[in-house]
Amino acid sequence: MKADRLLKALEEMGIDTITGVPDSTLKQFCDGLQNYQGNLKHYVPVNEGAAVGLAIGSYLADGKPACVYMQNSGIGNTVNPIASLANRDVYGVPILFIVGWRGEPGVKDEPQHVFQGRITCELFDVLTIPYSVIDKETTWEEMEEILEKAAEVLANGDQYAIIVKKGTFDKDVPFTWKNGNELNREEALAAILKDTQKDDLIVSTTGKISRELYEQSNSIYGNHDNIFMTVGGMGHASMIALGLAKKRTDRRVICVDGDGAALMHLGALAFIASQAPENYLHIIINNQAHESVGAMPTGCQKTDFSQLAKDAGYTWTRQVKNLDQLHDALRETVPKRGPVMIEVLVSLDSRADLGRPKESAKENKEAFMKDVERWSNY
Ligand SMILES: Cc1ncc(C[n+]2csc(CCOP(=O)(O)OP(=O)(O)O)c2C)c(N)n1
Repeated sequence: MKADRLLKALEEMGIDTITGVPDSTLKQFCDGLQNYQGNLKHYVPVNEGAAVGLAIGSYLADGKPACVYMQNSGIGNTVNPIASLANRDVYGVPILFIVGWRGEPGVKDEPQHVFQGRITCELFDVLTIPYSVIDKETTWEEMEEILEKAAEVLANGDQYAIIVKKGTFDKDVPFTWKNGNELNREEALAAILKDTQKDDLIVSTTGKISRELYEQSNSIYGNHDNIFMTVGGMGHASMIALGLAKKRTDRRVICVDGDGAALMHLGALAFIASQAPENYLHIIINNQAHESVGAMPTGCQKTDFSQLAKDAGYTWTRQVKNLDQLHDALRETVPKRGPVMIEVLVSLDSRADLGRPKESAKENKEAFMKDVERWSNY
């Protein structure tokens, strides 16, 4: 199916606003959306729940339903505004959801997607949101029937979901946005590993940042035991690092975050600052995009994380854009009392042959906890 055709059909249904967080299963759909020449207004807010909020406001403005797209991992972020606002027992706000289905039962996928994939349809059942599942075999005639059904549901002030299996959308012209930065993310991550200590604890964010750290740490140190990879739960790495830092005050805890992830639960910055963990180094790898899932811009191009963190109460912050500046900043942070932040501006390249963790998530958790324990007896 061509994304363009579906987007045109959404406009014909009276939808004029589309909002969401990009997803790998919806990569071709997202490319099509970026290239789309129609009249849809498109927004990429910080998380999927925020997209539902925007959709509700958009409906209040003129009674037109909006479309919210997301990966199924994002359903959790939407449950609150759906159940306590959009639902027919509250305000009854029509929304069309387009949901990428990672972890579909029977299809091999990464550990963070398996359970979420298994409960995806059930979650819509629980929310009493009717849905259709589409895949690459779905014909346009079948799609038209689904959209007719969806239009009836929306006309009643209810929500409808279209759950999209892998490979449904045809390849589109890849959206190639450049951010003007020159530093390569993986080189920056390798430099961070070399400039920090093996007794530092690292909590890394969802997506390729963790995958690159994993590969770089294996190649530099022969293991990745001091890295906890936040493979799911995008946006929560900084709070995981805080929980760790509060108990293990004898170790420096480094959160290696992405800009998209940090934006997703940005309130964490204020909380971390107010908790004042002296052993906390927050590194934000900022490429102004969701690079791991197709490099769609975050929609927050103006955000200056080092300034934000300073205003929130971090004791010291710096923005860097090359390896020398990164090296100097890492050296300067060592004697400082945290929480401190380094924002690293990076470009949008990544290796096509980047691997994934070979161990299970549980094995990685156990190795990490052993590393925490080993050093405490040291
Ligand atoms: C709640 C949730 N929504 C969406 C996704 C899909 N997803 C995985 S990585 C990623 C992009 C992360 O962007 P950023 O933190 O800026 O790091 P980058 O990939 O740019 O290095 C997204 C959207 C997800 N895993 N979880």
